[in-house]
Amino acid sequence: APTPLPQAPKIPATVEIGGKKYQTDEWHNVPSTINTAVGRQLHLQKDHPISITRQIIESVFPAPTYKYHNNLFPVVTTHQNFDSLEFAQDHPGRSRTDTYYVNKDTVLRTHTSAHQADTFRRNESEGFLVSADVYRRDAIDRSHYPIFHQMEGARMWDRTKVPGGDIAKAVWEDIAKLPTHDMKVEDPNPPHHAERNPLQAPHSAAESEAISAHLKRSLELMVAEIFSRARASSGNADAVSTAEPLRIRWVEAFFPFTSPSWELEVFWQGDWLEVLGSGVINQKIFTNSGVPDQLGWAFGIGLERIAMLLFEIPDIRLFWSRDERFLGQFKGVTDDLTLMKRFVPFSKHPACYKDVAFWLRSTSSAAGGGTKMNSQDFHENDMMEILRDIAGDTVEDVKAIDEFTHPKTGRKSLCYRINYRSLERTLTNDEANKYHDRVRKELVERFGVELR
Ligand code: FA5
Ligand code: MG
Repeated sequence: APTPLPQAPKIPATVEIGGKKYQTDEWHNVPSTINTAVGRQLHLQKDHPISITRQIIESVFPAPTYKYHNNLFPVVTTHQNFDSLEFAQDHPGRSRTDTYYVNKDTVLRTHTSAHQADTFRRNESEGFLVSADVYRRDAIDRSHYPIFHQMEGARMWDRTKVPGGDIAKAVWEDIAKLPTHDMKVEDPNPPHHAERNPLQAPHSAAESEAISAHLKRSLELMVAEIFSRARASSGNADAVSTAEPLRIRWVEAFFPFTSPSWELEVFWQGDWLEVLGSGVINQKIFTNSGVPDQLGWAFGIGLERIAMLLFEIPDIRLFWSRDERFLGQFKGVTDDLTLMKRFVPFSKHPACYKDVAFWLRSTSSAAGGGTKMNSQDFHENDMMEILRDIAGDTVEDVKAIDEFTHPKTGRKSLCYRINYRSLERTLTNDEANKYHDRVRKELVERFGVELR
Protein backbone atom coordinates (compact mmCIF):
# COMPACT_ATOMS: atom_id res chain seq x y z
CA ALA A 1 0.00 0.00 0.00
CA PRO A 2 1.28 3.49 -0.80
CA THR A 3 2.47 5.51 2.17
CA PRO A 4 0.00 8.27 3.05
CA LEU A 5 0.49 11.63 1.41
CA PRO A 6 1.93 14.38 3.56
CA GLN A 7 -1.48 15.98 3.69
CA ALA A 8 -4.40 14.06 2.24
CA PRO A 9 -7.27 16.36 1.30
CA LYS A 10 -10.00 16.30 3.93
CA ILE A 11 -13.22 14.61 2.85
CA PRO A 12 -16.50 15.72 4.47
CA ALA A 13 -18.69 12.83 5.75
CA THR A 14 -21.60 13.86 3.55
CA VAL A 15 -21.99 16.15 0.53
CA GLU A 16 -24.95 17.73 -1.15
CA ILE A 17 -25.04 17.60 -4.93
CA GLY A 18 -27.92 19.05 -6.94
CA GLY A 19 -30.01 19.22 -3.77
CA LYS A 20 -29.47 15.57 -2.76
CA LYS A 21 -27.35 14.38 0.13
CA TYR A 22 -24.71 11.65 -0.29
CA GLN A 23 -22.52 9.68 2.08
CA THR A 24 -18.87 9.97 1.08
CA ASP A 25 -15.96 7.56 1.53
CA GLU A 26 -12.29 7.46 0.57
CA TRP A 27 -13.28 7.37 -3.13
CA HIS A 28 -14.79 10.87 -2.97
CA ASN A 29 -13.03 13.33 -5.28
CA VAL A 30 -15.62 15.92 -6.35
CA PRO A 31 -14.17 19.41 -5.77
CA SER A 32 -16.46 22.27 -4.82
CA THR A 33 -15.74 24.03 -8.14
CA ILE A 34 -17.43 21.14 -9.92
CA ASN A 35 -20.20 20.75 -7.39
CA THR A 36 -21.26 24.38 -7.71
CA ALA A 37 -21.56 24.07 -11.51
CA VAL A 38 -24.02 21.14 -11.22
CA GLY A 39 -27.42 22.53 -12.14
CA ARG A 40 -26.31 25.23 -14.58
CA GLN A 41 -27.85 23.10 -17.39
CA LEU A 42 -26.53 25.17 -20.26
CA HIS A 43 -28.40 22.86 -22.66
CA LEU A 44 -31.70 24.28 -21.33
CA GLN A 45 -30.76 27.94 -21.04
CA LYS A 46 -32.68 29.94 -23.64
CA ASP A 47 -30.48 31.42 -26.40
CA HIS A 48 -27.35 29.74 -25.03
CA PRO A 49 -25.32 28.28 -27.93
CA ILE A 50 -25.35 24.81 -26.29
CA SER A 51 -29.13 24.94 -26.10
CA ILE A 52 -29.48 26.24 -29.68
CA THR A 53 -27.24 23.39 -30.87
CA ARG A 54 -29.39 20.86 -28.99
CA GLN A 55 -32.55 22.20 -30.65
CA ILE A 56 -31.06 22.06 -34.15
CA ILE A 57 -30.07 18.41 -33.62
CA GLU A 58 -33.47 17.57 -32.14
CA SER A 59 -35.12 18.89 -35.31
CA VAL A 60 -33.41 16.07 -37.26
CA PHE A 61 -34.76 13.39 -34.89
CA PRO A 62 -38.43 14.29 -34.66
CA ALA A 63 -40.97 13.39 -31.96
CA PRO A 64 -42.84 11.13 -31.45
CA THR A 65 -40.43 8.60 -33.04
CA TYR A 66 -37.77 10.09 -30.79
CA LYS A 67 -38.66 10.96 -27.20
CA TYR A 68 -36.56 13.73 -25.62
CA HIS A 69 -35.10 13.53 -22.09
CA ASN A 70 -33.42 16.77 -21.09
CA ASN A 71 -33.57 16.70 -17.33
CA LEU A 72 -31.95 13.48 -16.08
CA PHE A 73 -30.07 13.84 -12.81
CA PRO A 74 -26.25 13.87 -13.14
CA VAL A 75 -25.42 11.62 -10.19
CA VAL A 76 -25.61 7.96 -11.25
CA THR A 77 -24.39 4.61 -9.95
CA THR A 78 -21.21 2.96 -11.22
CA HIS A 79 -23.59 0.27 -12.43
CA GLN A 80 -25.41 2.76 -14.69
CA ASN A 81 -22.26 4.50 -15.89
CA PHE A 82 -20.08 1.40 -16.46
CA ASP A 83 -21.44 -2.09 -15.64
CA SER A 84 -24.75 -1.73 -17.50
CA LEU A 85 -22.69 -0.83 -20.59
CA GLU A 86 -20.42 -3.90 -20.34
CA PHE A 87 -17.32 -1.94 -19.29
CA ALA A 88 -14.64 -4.40 -18.11
CA GLN A 89 -13.77 -4.24 -14.40
CA ASP A 90 -10.29 -2.90 -15.26
CA HIS A 91 -11.41 -0.38 -17.92
CA PRO A 92 -9.33 2.82 -17.49
CA GLY A 93 -12.48 4.97 -17.62
CA ARG A 94 -13.35 3.69 -14.14
CA SER A 95 -10.19 5.18 -12.65
CA ARG A 96 -10.41 7.90 -10.01
CA THR A 97 -7.95 9.92 -12.06
CA ASP A 98 -10.52 10.14 -14.88
CA THR A 99 -13.89 10.05 -13.12
CA TYR A 100 -15.51 12.10 -10.35
CA TYR A 101 -16.63 9.73 -7.59
CA VAL A 102 -19.17 10.81 -4.99
CA ASN A 103 -18.44 7.51 -3.23
CA LYS A 104 -17.31 4.02 -4.25
CA ASP A 105 -20.63 3.18 -5.97
CA THR A 106 -21.73 6.64 -7.12
CA VAL A 107 -20.29 8.97 -9.78
CA LEU A 108 -21.04 12.13 -11.73
CA ARG A 109 -21.97 10.59 -15.10
CA THR A 110 -19.04 10.61 -17.53
CA HIS A 111 -21.32 10.23 -20.56
CA THR A 112 -25.00 10.25 -21.47
CA SER A 113 -24.71 6.53 -22.28
CA ALA A 114 -25.22 6.04 -18.51
CA HIS A 115 -28.96 6.39 -19.23
CA GLN A 116 -29.17 3.90 -22.11
CA ALA A 117 -30.13 0.76 -20.18
CA ASP A 118 -32.79 2.51 -18.05
CA THR A 119 -34.33 4.12 -21.12
CA PHE A 120 -34.42 0.79 -23.01
CA ARG A 121 -36.05 -0.80 -19.95
CA ARG A 122 -38.87 1.82 -19.95
CA ASN A 123 -39.53 0.88 -23.58
CA GLU A 124 -41.66 3.98 -24.27
CA SER A 125 -40.71 4.88 -27.83
CA GLU A 126 -38.91 3.71 -30.96
CA GLY A 127 -36.10 6.13 -30.30
CA PHE A 128 -34.83 8.72 -27.84
CA LEU A 129 -32.47 11.66 -27.34
CA VAL A 130 -30.90 12.37 -23.95
CA SER A 131 -29.16 15.76 -23.57
CA ALA A 132 -27.24 16.39 -20.38
CA ASP A 133 -24.19 17.72 -18.60
CA VAL A 134 -21.37 15.17 -18.22
CA TYR A 135 -18.23 15.24 -16.07
CA ARG A 136 -14.66 14.10 -16.65
CA ARG A 137 -11.33 14.78 -15.00
CA ASP A 138 -9.27 15.86 -17.98
CA ALA A 139 -6.54 18.08 -19.41
CA ILE A 140 -6.95 21.87 -19.59
CA ASP A 141 -6.98 23.43 -23.02
CA ARG A 142 -9.28 25.34 -25.33
CA SER A 143 -11.36 22.29 -26.32
CA HIS A 144 -11.51 20.42 -22.98
CA TYR A 145 -13.47 21.33 -19.87
CA PRO A 146 -14.31 19.09 -16.86
CA ILE A 147 -18.03 19.64 -17.48
CA PHE A 148 -19.41 19.44 -20.96
CA HIS A 149 -22.65 18.44 -22.64
CA GLN A 150 -23.50 15.36 -24.61
CA MET A 151 -26.51 14.19 -26.52
CA GLU A 152 -27.22 10.49 -26.68
CA GLY A 153 -29.44 9.22 -29.45
CA ALA A 154 -30.83 5.74 -30.08
CA ARG A 155 -33.26 4.06 -32.48
CA MET A 156 -34.71 0.61 -31.85
CA TRP A 157 -36.70 -2.01 -33.79
CA ASP A 158 -38.61 -4.87 -32.15
CA ARG A 159 -38.44 -8.31 -33.78
CA THR A 160 -41.90 -9.19 -32.52
CA LYS A 161 -43.42 -6.05 -34.03
CA VAL A 162 -42.09 -5.99 -37.59
CA PRO A 163 -43.89 -8.06 -40.27
CA GLY A 164 -42.49 -11.61 -40.40
CA GLY A 165 -39.84 -10.62 -37.85
CA ASP A 166 -37.79 -9.33 -40.81
CA ILE A 167 -35.82 -6.53 -39.15
CA ALA A 168 -33.52 -5.95 -42.14
CA LYS A 169 -36.44 -5.38 -44.47
CA ALA A 170 -38.22 -3.08 -42.01
CA VAL A 171 -35.07 -1.01 -41.44
CA TRP A 172 -34.41 -0.60 -45.18
CA GLU A 173 -38.00 0.58 -45.57
CA ASP A 174 -37.37 3.16 -42.86
CA ILE A 175 -34.16 4.25 -44.60
CA ALA A 176 -36.13 4.81 -47.81
CA LYS A 177 -38.34 7.26 -45.89
CA LEU A 178 -35.37 9.36 -44.71
CA PRO A 179 -34.37 12.45 -46.69
CA THR A 180 -31.19 12.36 -48.75
CA HIS A 181 -28.22 14.74 -48.64
CA ASP A 182 -25.55 15.73 -51.14
CA MET A 183 -22.56 15.84 -48.84
CA LYS A 184 -19.42 14.02 -49.92
CA VAL A 185 -18.76 11.25 -47.38
CA GLU A 186 -15.17 10.02 -47.40
CA ASP A 187 -14.64 6.45 -46.14
CA PRO A 188 -18.35 5.58 -45.83
CA ASN A 189 -17.38 2.02 -44.89
CA PRO A 190 -13.95 1.95 -43.23
CA PRO A 191 -12.44 -1.55 -42.76
CA HIS A 192 -13.19 -3.36 -39.50
CA HIS A 193 -11.08 -5.35 -37.07
CA ALA A 194 -13.22 -8.48 -36.90
CA GLU A 195 -11.88 -9.52 -33.46
CA ARG A 196 -12.51 -6.18 -31.75
CA ASN A 197 -15.61 -5.11 -33.65
CA PRO A 198 -17.34 -8.35 -34.57
CA LEU A 199 -20.75 -8.95 -36.02
CA GLN A 200 -22.74 -9.78 -32.87
CA ALA A 201 -23.79 -13.44 -32.62
CA PRO A 202 -27.53 -12.69 -32.26
CA HIS A 203 -27.53 -10.58 -35.46
CA SER A 204 -27.55 -11.69 -39.08
CA ALA A 205 -25.15 -9.86 -41.39
CA ALA A 206 -28.18 -8.38 -43.19
CA GLU A 207 -29.64 -7.00 -39.91
CA SER A 208 -26.36 -5.47 -38.78
CA GLU A 209 -25.83 -3.93 -42.22
CA ALA A 210 -29.30 -2.41 -42.35
CA ILE A 211 -29.03 -0.93 -38.85
CA SER A 212 -25.57 0.45 -39.65
CA ALA A 213 -26.89 2.04 -42.84
CA HIS A 214 -29.79 3.68 -40.95
CA LEU A 215 -27.33 4.93 -38.31
CA LYS A 216 -24.96 6.44 -40.86
CA ARG A 217 -27.66 8.07 -42.93
CA SER A 218 -29.32 9.57 -39.85
CA LEU A 219 -26.09 11.04 -38.51
CA GLU A 220 -24.97 12.33 -41.90
CA LEU A 221 -28.32 14.10 -42.17
CA MET A 222 -27.72 15.64 -38.78
CA VAL A 223 -24.34 17.06 -39.86
CA ALA A 224 -25.85 18.26 -43.16
CA GLU A 225 -28.62 20.04 -41.23
CA ILE A 226 -26.20 21.72 -38.84
CA PHE A 227 -24.08 23.06 -41.65
CA SER A 228 -27.03 24.11 -43.76
CA ARG A 229 -28.19 26.19 -40.77
CA ALA A 230 -24.82 27.88 -40.89
CA ARG A 231 -25.25 28.51 -44.61
CA ALA A 232 -28.83 29.72 -44.26
CA SER A 233 -27.55 32.59 -42.18
CA SER A 234 -24.92 33.56 -44.75
CA GLY A 235 -26.89 36.54 -46.06
CA ASN A 236 -25.73 38.06 -42.83
CA ALA A 237 -22.55 40.17 -42.70
CA ASP A 238 -21.29 38.16 -39.73
CA ALA A 239 -22.29 34.81 -41.22
CA VAL A 240 -20.57 31.64 -40.22
CA SER A 241 -17.85 30.97 -42.79
CA THR A 242 -18.91 28.57 -45.52
CA ALA A 243 -16.03 28.92 -47.94
CA GLU A 244 -14.84 25.31 -47.61
CA PRO A 245 -17.08 22.53 -48.90
CA LEU A 246 -18.11 20.27 -46.05
CA ARG A 247 -16.08 17.04 -45.78
CA ILE A 248 -16.93 14.25 -43.36
CA ARG A 249 -15.67 10.70 -42.84
CA TRP A 250 -16.38 7.56 -40.82
CA VAL A 251 -13.58 6.03 -38.75
CA GLU A 252 -13.61 2.70 -36.91
CA ALA A 253 -14.00 3.05 -33.12
CA PHE A 254 -14.36 0.73 -30.13
CA PHE A 255 -16.92 0.85 -27.34
CA PRO A 256 -17.91 -1.98 -24.98
CA PHE A 257 -21.59 -1.16 -25.60
CA THR A 258 -21.62 -1.20 -29.43
CA SER A 259 -20.31 -3.44 -32.20
CA PRO A 260 -19.50 -2.56 -34.86
CA SER A 261 -18.63 1.04 -33.84
CA TRP A 262 -17.63 4.25 -35.59
CA GLU A 263 -16.66 7.82 -34.97
CA LEU A 264 -17.74 10.58 -37.28
CA GLU A 265 -15.17 13.22 -38.12
CA VAL A 266 -15.66 16.61 -39.75
CA PHE A 267 -12.89 18.45 -41.62
CA TRP A 268 -12.62 21.85 -39.99
CA GLN A 269 -9.93 24.49 -40.35
CA GLY A 270 -7.34 22.10 -41.74
CA ASP A 271 -7.91 19.11 -39.47
CA TRP A 272 -10.20 16.13 -38.88
CA LEU A 273 -12.23 16.69 -35.71
CA GLU A 274 -14.04 13.84 -33.95
CA VAL A 275 -17.61 14.87 -33.17
CA LEU A 276 -19.37 11.68 -32.11
CA GLY A 277 -19.11 7.98 -31.27
CA SER A 278 -21.71 5.48 -32.44
CA GLY A 279 -22.52 1.87 -33.28
CA VAL A 280 -24.86 -1.09 -33.31
CA ILE A 281 -26.05 -1.59 -29.71
CA ASN A 282 -24.56 -4.55 -27.85
CA GLN A 283 -27.42 -7.06 -27.65
CA LYS A 284 -26.54 -7.86 -24.00
CA ILE A 285 -27.70 -4.38 -23.00
CA PHE A 286 -31.18 -5.01 -24.42
CA THR A 287 -31.30 -8.46 -22.85
CA ASN A 288 -30.23 -7.17 -19.43
CA SER A 289 -32.81 -4.38 -19.72
CA GLY A 290 -35.64 -6.87 -20.18
CA VAL A 291 -36.20 -6.09 -23.90
CA PRO A 292 -34.34 -8.96 -25.64
CA ASP A 293 -36.38 -8.61 -28.86
CA GLN A 294 -35.09 -5.12 -29.61
CA LEU A 295 -32.18 -4.28 -31.93
CA GLY A 296 -30.82 -0.87 -32.77
CA TRP A 297 -28.15 1.80 -32.97
CA ALA A 298 -26.90 4.54 -30.63
CA PHE A 299 -24.65 7.60 -30.81
CA GLY A 300 -23.16 10.12 -28.38
CA ILE A 301 -22.21 13.60 -29.57
CA GLY A 302 -20.32 16.42 -27.85
CA LEU A 303 -22.51 19.55 -27.99
CA GLU A 304 -19.62 21.95 -27.26
CA ARG A 305 -17.66 20.58 -30.22
CA ILE A 306 -20.62 21.21 -32.54
CA ALA A 307 -21.40 24.63 -31.06
CA MET A 308 -17.74 25.67 -31.46
CA LEU A 309 -17.92 24.77 -35.17
CA LEU A 310 -21.32 26.28 -35.68
CA PHE A 311 -20.67 29.67 -34.08
CA GLU A 312 -16.86 29.72 -34.41
CA ILE A 313 -16.43 29.93 -30.64
CA PRO A 314 -12.67 29.73 -30.02
CA ASP A 315 -12.49 28.70 -26.35
CA ILE A 316 -14.62 26.18 -24.44
CA ARG A 317 -14.50 28.28 -21.24
CA LEU A 318 -16.68 30.89 -22.95
CA PHE A 319 -19.76 28.66 -22.63
CA TRP A 320 -19.63 29.19 -18.86
CA SER A 321 -19.34 32.96 -19.11
CA ARG A 322 -22.15 35.10 -17.69
CA ASP A 323 -20.69 38.11 -19.53
CA GLU A 324 -23.26 39.88 -21.72
CA ARG A 325 -20.55 40.36 -24.34
CA PHE A 326 -20.81 36.58 -24.80
CA LEU A 327 -24.47 35.76 -24.05
CA GLY A 328 -25.78 38.88 -25.80
CA GLN A 329 -24.51 37.64 -29.17
CA PHE A 330 -27.05 34.79 -29.32
CA LYS A 331 -30.18 36.69 -28.26
CA GLY A 332 -33.26 35.80 -30.29
CA VAL A 333 -31.63 32.91 -32.19
CA THR A 334 -33.85 30.25 -30.54
CA ASP A 335 -36.94 31.85 -32.06
CA ASP A 336 -35.35 32.77 -35.37
CA LEU A 337 -32.49 30.56 -36.48
CA THR A 338 -31.74 32.82 -39.45
CA LEU A 339 -30.31 35.28 -36.92
CA MET A 340 -27.53 32.80 -36.24
CA LYS A 341 -24.09 34.27 -36.76
CA ARG A 342 -20.44 33.84 -36.09
CA PHE A 343 -19.30 34.72 -32.58
CA VAL A 344 -17.23 37.91 -32.55
CA PRO A 345 -14.54 37.52 -29.87
CA PHE A 346 -14.24 40.44 -27.51
CA SER A 347 -10.77 41.82 -26.89
CA LYS A 348 -8.17 39.15 -26.36
CA HIS A 349 -6.24 39.77 -23.16
CA PRO A 350 -2.52 39.04 -22.84
CA ALA A 351 -1.30 35.56 -21.92
CA CYS A 352 0.84 35.09 -18.83
CA TYR A 353 3.05 31.99 -18.96
CA LYS A 354 4.45 30.48 -15.76
CA ASP A 355 6.46 27.27 -15.46
CA VAL A 356 6.52 24.87 -12.55
CA ALA A 357 9.13 22.10 -12.28
CA PHE A 358 9.33 19.48 -9.56
CA TRP A 359 10.69 16.10 -8.51
CA LEU A 360 8.03 13.49 -7.82
CA ARG A 361 7.91 12.08 -4.32
CA SER A 362 10.11 9.03 -3.76
CA THR A 363 9.15 6.10 -1.55
CA SER A 364 11.42 3.31 -0.33
CA SER A 365 10.78 0.05 -2.08
CA ALA A 366 11.19 -3.03 0.08
CA ALA A 367 12.95 -5.11 -2.55
CA GLY A 368 16.49 -3.96 -3.21
CA GLY A 369 16.28 -1.26 -0.60
CA GLY A 370 16.73 1.44 -3.23
CA THR A 371 14.60 4.52 -3.76
CA LYS A 372 11.87 4.31 -6.35
CA MET A 373 9.44 6.82 -7.70
CA ASN A 374 5.92 6.32 -6.69
CA SER A 375 4.34 7.93 -9.70
CA GLN A 376 0.95 6.46 -8.76
CA ASP A 377 0.77 9.29 -6.23
CA PHE A 378 0.72 11.87 -8.98
CA HIS A 379 -1.52 11.98 -12.00
CA GLU A 380 -1.57 14.92 -14.38
CA ASN A 381 -5.34 15.33 -13.90
CA ASP A 382 -4.72 15.93 -10.17
CA MET A 383 -2.61 18.95 -11.02
CA MET A 384 -5.29 20.19 -13.45
CA GLU A 385 -7.73 20.13 -10.58
CA ILE A 386 -5.46 22.07 -8.25
CA LEU A 387 -5.21 24.69 -10.98
CA ARG A 388 -8.97 24.87 -11.39
CA ASP A 389 -9.43 25.07 -7.62
CA ILE A 390 -7.04 27.96 -7.28
CA ALA A 391 -7.25 29.91 -10.53
CA GLY A 392 -10.58 28.73 -11.94
CA ASP A 393 -11.24 29.75 -15.53
CA THR A 394 -8.19 32.01 -15.70
CA VAL A 395 -6.14 28.97 -16.75
CA GLU A 396 -6.31 28.75 -20.52
CA ASP A 397 -4.10 25.72 -21.01
CA VAL A 398 -1.40 23.60 -19.44
CA LYS A 399 1.36 21.85 -21.37
CA ALA A 400 3.95 19.31 -20.20
CA ILE A 401 7.21 20.79 -21.49
CA ASP A 402 9.81 18.52 -19.90
CA GLU A 403 10.16 15.12 -18.30
CA PHE A 404 13.40 13.79 -16.94
CA THR A 405 14.43 10.66 -15.03
CA HIS A 406 17.66 10.91 -13.07
CA PRO A 407 19.96 8.16 -14.41
CA LYS A 408 21.38 7.27 -10.97
CA THR A 409 18.51 7.74 -8.52
CA GLY A 410 15.66 6.94 -10.90
CA ARG A 411 13.81 10.00 -9.62
CA LYS A 412 11.47 11.61 -12.05
CA SER A 413 11.11 15.31 -12.63
CA LEU A 414 8.31 17.05 -14.52
CA CYS A 415 7.90 20.55 -15.86
CA TYR A 416 4.63 22.18 -16.90
CA ARG A 417 3.92 25.50 -18.59
CA ILE A 418 0.72 27.14 -17.41
CA ASN A 419 -0.96 29.86 -19.41
CA TYR A 420 -2.94 32.21 -17.15
CA ARG A 421 -5.25 34.37 -19.20
CA SER A 422 -8.65 35.74 -18.29
CA LEU A 423 -11.36 35.79 -20.93
CA GLU A 424 -12.88 38.88 -19.46
CA ARG A 425 -10.10 41.22 -18.37
CA THR A 426 -6.35 41.79 -18.30
CA LEU A 427 -4.65 39.80 -15.59
CA THR A 428 -1.74 41.59 -13.91
CA ASN A 429 1.55 39.79 -13.52
CA ASP A 430 1.09 40.13 -9.75
CA GLU A 431 -2.23 38.32 -9.83
CA ALA A 432 -0.78 35.53 -11.98
CA ASN A 433 2.15 35.24 -9.56
CA LYS A 434 -0.23 34.95 -6.63
CA TYR A 435 -2.11 32.12 -8.28
CA HIS A 436 1.13 30.46 -9.29
CA ASP A 437 2.65 30.63 -5.79
CA ARG A 438 -0.44 28.98 -4.36
CA VAL A 439 -0.31 26.28 -7.04
CA ARG A 440 3.32 25.52 -6.17
CA LYS A 441 2.51 25.35 -2.47
CA GLU A 442 -0.49 23.09 -3.02
CA LEU A 443 1.53 20.68 -5.21
CA VAL A 444 3.95 20.24 -2.31
CA GLU A 445 1.20 19.80 0.27
CA ARG A 446 -0.97 17.47 -1.72
CA PHE A 447 1.59 15.36 -3.56
CA GLY A 448 4.79 15.80 -1.59
CA VAL A 449 6.68 16.90 -4.69
CA GLU A 450 9.98 18.73 -4.36
CA LEU A 451 9.99 22.00 -6.29
CA ARG A 452 13.01 22.70 -8.49
C1 FA5 B 1 -18.60 8.49 -25.45
O1 FA5 B 1 -18.75 9.21 -24.50
C2 FA5 B 1 -19.60 7.41 -25.83
N1 FA5 B 1 -20.55 7.31 -24.74
C3 FA5 B 1 -20.28 7.79 -27.13
C4 FA5 B 1 -21.18 6.69 -27.69
C5 FA5 B 1 -22.53 6.68 -27.42
C6 FA5 B 1 -20.63 5.67 -28.48
C7 FA5 B 1 -23.35 5.69 -27.93
C8 FA5 B 1 -21.43 4.66 -28.98
C9 FA5 B 1 -22.80 4.69 -28.71
P1 FA5 B 1 -16.40 9.72 -26.23
O2 FA5 B 1 -15.68 9.61 -24.96
O3 FA5 B 1 -15.58 9.56 -27.48
O4 FA5 B 1 -17.56 8.61 -26.33
O5 FA5 B 1 -17.16 11.10 -26.28
C10 FA5 B 1 -18.14 11.40 -27.28
C11 FA5 B 1 -17.99 12.82 -27.75
O6 FA5 B 1 -18.00 13.73 -26.64
C12 FA5 B 1 -16.67 13.10 -28.46
O7 FA5 B 1 -16.74 12.71 -29.81
C13 FA5 B 1 -16.55 14.61 -28.30
O8 FA5 B 1 -17.38 15.28 -29.24
C14 FA5 B 1 -17.15 14.84 -26.92
N2 FA5 B 1 -16.11 14.98 -25.86
C15 FA5 B 1 -15.39 13.99 -25.27
N3 FA5 B 1 -14.56 14.50 -24.32
C16 FA5 B 1 -14.78 15.85 -24.28
C17 FA5 B 1 -14.28 16.95 -23.49
N4 FA5 B 1 -13.38 16.77 -22.50
N5 FA5 B 1 -14.73 18.20 -23.74
C18 FA5 B 1 -15.66 18.41 -24.72
N6 FA5 B 1 -16.19 17.43 -25.48
C19 FA5 B 1 -15.76 16.16 -25.29
MG1 MG C 1 -14.02 9.44 -28.60
